[in-house]
Amino acid sequence: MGRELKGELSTAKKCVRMLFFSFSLFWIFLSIFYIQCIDGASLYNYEIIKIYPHDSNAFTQGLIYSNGYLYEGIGQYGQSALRKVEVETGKVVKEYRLPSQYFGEGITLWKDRLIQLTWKGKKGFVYDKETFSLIKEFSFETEGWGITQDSNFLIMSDGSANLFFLDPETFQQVKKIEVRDEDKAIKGLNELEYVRGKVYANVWLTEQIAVINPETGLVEGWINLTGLRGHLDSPSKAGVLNGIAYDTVQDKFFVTGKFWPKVFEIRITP
Ligand SMILES: [Ca+2]
Repeated sequence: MGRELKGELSTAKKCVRMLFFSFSLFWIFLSIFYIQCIDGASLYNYEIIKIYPHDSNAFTQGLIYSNGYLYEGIGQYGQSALRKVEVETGKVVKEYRLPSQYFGEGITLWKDRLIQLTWKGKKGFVYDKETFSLIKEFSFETEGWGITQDSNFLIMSDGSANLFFLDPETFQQVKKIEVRDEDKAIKGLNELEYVRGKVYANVWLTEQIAVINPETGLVEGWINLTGLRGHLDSPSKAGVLNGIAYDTVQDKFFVTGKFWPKVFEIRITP
């Protein structure tokens, strides 16, 4: 056999191997895609990175992170407040107390303004982020539970399976979606956080966070936070998990609950 022919045969073998390898890779990726599609929502766990102190008298209804501080919306009649809190120490560095007829709920940041919902008051408040001075009020028709924003709209929950998208300047409802895991409507959507294109929602009375596609309303994942309460010194006194904050710069998650003496920085794991 001539040297040229041998060379051609060797090249042909390499091509066949490459083709086989590419074909195998294609099938592996197709299989992974298929498994994810037919299995519905992905399931995630968590790992505790750090534990910080938190006011155990705070009935946490809203939590966000901005520039090194946590901002917290506190509930209950006569106790409701908006707070700026040092992460490391849990020290409250600024506080606004709501009039006693209002039960404070979720909070979010829109530009240089903090927005806070009330539960049954059908009213929300807009504050200056630095001074906490009240700028204006707005109205809505439902109960107020959680609130976040996606840079275009405010996104609000009312304890049902619905998320409401509001214009951040006029507070008018722009659209509404129903959140579902496959065919099942997920009721009790509570504290919210917008994270990298998804809406994360505490589901009331559970230790699960739903990861929601805001375009379709479909739950694409569940973060199981079961066991977190076991790290509280007196878990029986603590209420439900409620409060997700996300540090977009450092990619950090902070979670806490109603009357929890701790805030947990967690990493979400497969
Ligand atoms: Ca939040």
